[in-house]
Amino acid sequence: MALDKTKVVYQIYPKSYKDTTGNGIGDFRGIIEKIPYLAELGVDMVWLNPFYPSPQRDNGYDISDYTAVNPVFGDMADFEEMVRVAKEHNIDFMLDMVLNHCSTEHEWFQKALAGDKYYQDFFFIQDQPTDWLSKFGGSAWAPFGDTGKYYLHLFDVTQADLNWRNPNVRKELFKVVNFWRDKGVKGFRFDVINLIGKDEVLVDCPENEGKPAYTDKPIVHDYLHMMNEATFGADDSFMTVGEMSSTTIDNCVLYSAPERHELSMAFNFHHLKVDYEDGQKWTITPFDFEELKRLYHTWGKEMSERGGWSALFWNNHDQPRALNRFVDIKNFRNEGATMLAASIHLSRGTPYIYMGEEIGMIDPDYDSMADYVDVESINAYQMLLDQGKSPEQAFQIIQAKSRDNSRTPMQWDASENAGFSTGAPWLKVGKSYKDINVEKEMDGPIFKFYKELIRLRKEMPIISEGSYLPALEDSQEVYAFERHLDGQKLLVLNHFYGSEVEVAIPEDYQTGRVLLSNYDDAELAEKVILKPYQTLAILV
Ligand code: TEU
Repeated sequence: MALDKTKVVYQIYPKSYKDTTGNGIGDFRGIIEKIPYLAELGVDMVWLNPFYPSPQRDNGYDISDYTAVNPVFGDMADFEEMVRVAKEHNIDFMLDMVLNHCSTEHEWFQKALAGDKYYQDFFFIQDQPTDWLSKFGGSAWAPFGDTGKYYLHLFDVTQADLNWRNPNVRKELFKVVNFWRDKGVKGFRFDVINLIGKDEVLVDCPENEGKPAYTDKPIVHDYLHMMNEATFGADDSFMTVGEMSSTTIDNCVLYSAPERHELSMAFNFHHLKVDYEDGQKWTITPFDFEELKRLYHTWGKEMSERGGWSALFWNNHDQPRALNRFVDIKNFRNEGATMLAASIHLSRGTPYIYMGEEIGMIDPDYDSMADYVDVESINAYQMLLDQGKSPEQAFQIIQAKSRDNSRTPMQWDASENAGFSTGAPWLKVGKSYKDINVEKEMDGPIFKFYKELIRLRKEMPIISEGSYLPALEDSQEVYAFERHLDGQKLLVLNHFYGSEVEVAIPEDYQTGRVLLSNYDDAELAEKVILKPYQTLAILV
């Protein structure tokens, strides 16, 4: 598998990109309309969150039919047209494959419930539940109809885990993957794929809410290898990424090393937990720069030395906007957005841009709990109240942490509903849309900087292929790294604060040239003062 490392992926949350029917939900025709915009930005691949038939208990991650289109997004002909039009602009699609679980409304689960033994073996059904917790709160087991038994759901109660030990399950799921391959898609993002390998006998695991019982089990590697062989492995140009929950470097090297024939790359989330107090998401605390730097350095260096490949990202549909978390957006939104972009686009791995990131979108700043729709937020709010937090405290936490923060409609212009829809959007538009929207930002510094970063990756092998080495490891403000390739060297300095900081430039770089900065007047010397959120990339 020869992965093309010059490529950049753009993630679209289809419900929120562009609505052409006025029903308040984005659709395929809306995406088709925006393909020239994506081509202007220069991205190569679009990752689409799930658009399959689904009761939408978890916004489409609860799939009731894997090989069809939810009519709110259009029909199969629209899908095919979208793939075709995008290809004319050299853009391919990466589809979200949710193969760890399916909706309890899927016919497999419905047949199982009706007593069909063949389909009961598709799930984890047992007499007694274990002590594992669901990632959305509460027990991970729920009563299986009125049988007196229980079925496993690591996520919502309507998302039943599929039993990959059963070869019939694997056969069905591989058919799904091939169905979409035949439609001309060129990539897959596999949802929580490191959770598919459960033990043969499921027992209590008091440690870490049960995670060790089902996370990164050695058998996952076998399943991925089988899937690779049965589906996309035949096509060299395919790009696959696994979403890895609570994973390790050792496993990510194995998931992504080309000679293993598993996946092209892996997402991990450790760097997005540096603003969790004691590892708990539903808390508010400033981000821990030391920890962020340590994580980036360890992962960057190890993956580089050991031949692994990472997906690099700051935002996705499960995360509040990185700008709100890492940047003083009142004073330095442009500088912060461009610095964050450079810190991953110049690094080793495949960069992912989440819709709106390229124009510096921020969290919506909702006023009331009634504005939130995500099942996780609603459960968490109740949990926080139960823990004794006041409604104000609980709301503040949801405001900072809700997944809805990134799922708000794309801000296209300053007109009503931000130009996303003529009807009432399924999720309220963010308050900032009059100031932050595509129409305004396309001539602004953030969009231009992203274009430049994408172009540079295509032109410069040192960016796409170079090795990763930590730099300035003791700095308390600057996250810096080097890239090396065939005698060429690149140093990238990223200042994470709104102050000025002096940096001693390593000798060999003092006579180099500034490849890129988010400030105009960057000059090289023995010592350089980095401005607020400055990025400086030096090439020798
Ligand atoms: O997410 C997996 C996952 O564990 C999370 O990122 C999760 O949303 C977060 O930990 C909650 O705080 C994937 C999808 O990206 C997510 O949207 C789905 O809800 C989830 O799987 C279930 O399919």
